[in-house]
Amino acid sequence: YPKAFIYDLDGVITDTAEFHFLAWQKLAEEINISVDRQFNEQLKGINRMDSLDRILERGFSGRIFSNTEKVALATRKNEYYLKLIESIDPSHILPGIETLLQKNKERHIKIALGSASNNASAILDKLELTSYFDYIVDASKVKKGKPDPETFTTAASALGIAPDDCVGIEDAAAGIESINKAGMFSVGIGNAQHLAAADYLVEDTAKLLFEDLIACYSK
Ligand code: B16
Ligand code: MG
Repeated sequence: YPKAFIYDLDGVITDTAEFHFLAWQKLAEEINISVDRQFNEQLKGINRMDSLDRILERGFSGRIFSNTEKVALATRKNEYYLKLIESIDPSHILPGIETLLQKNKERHIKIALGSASNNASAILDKLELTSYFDYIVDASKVKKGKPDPETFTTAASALGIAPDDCVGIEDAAAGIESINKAGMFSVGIGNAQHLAAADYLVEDTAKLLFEDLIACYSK
């Protein structure tokens, strides 16, 4: 068995990935930039400021924005996002996830969060999942966001577990890259077009079964 599971939040534990998309789309429209679902794939797992940079680069390639302007835009996006997540409750936990967390507990496998979000702890609380977690990595704990491995290596070292005893679960291409660079077993949620680099891939969390994952991990 692996000794730790490190979960991404947005798009794995709950579908806040959709709310991030809607909030960025609203902000982008206000400054005349179009953000569609295809482009949004590049934003998944990327921290707030890096996401804004990618959006501005798409709309105003080469133009320099001051830090004040960027902070104002990023703050506005976060306000839209906070409105969208206001009503999150345990019914928003994606299918299969709580079962997986319970199986981790039964087998004494450590559980960590590896999220790029500043809002991660607040969302786990709303979902009433906080007590499952032995350690939480959010935006405040890392210098380099995904695809840098720091998010996942920080979680493993806080748990005192070697990377090759860890499983990382992600819905974003940047996140899978981060897990792979950390030297962990990577599990992707989504389609092969975006997540081809994952060691194990399922379409959605309902198909993420502990036994299947372990069978593939031990091969
Ligand atoms: P915030 P994850 C990431 O969370 C999201 O995938 C990404 O879309 C978002 O921009 C980032 O968190 C920052 O979130 O604005 O709340 O700090 O997938 O790593 O859990
Ligand atoms: Mg994600």
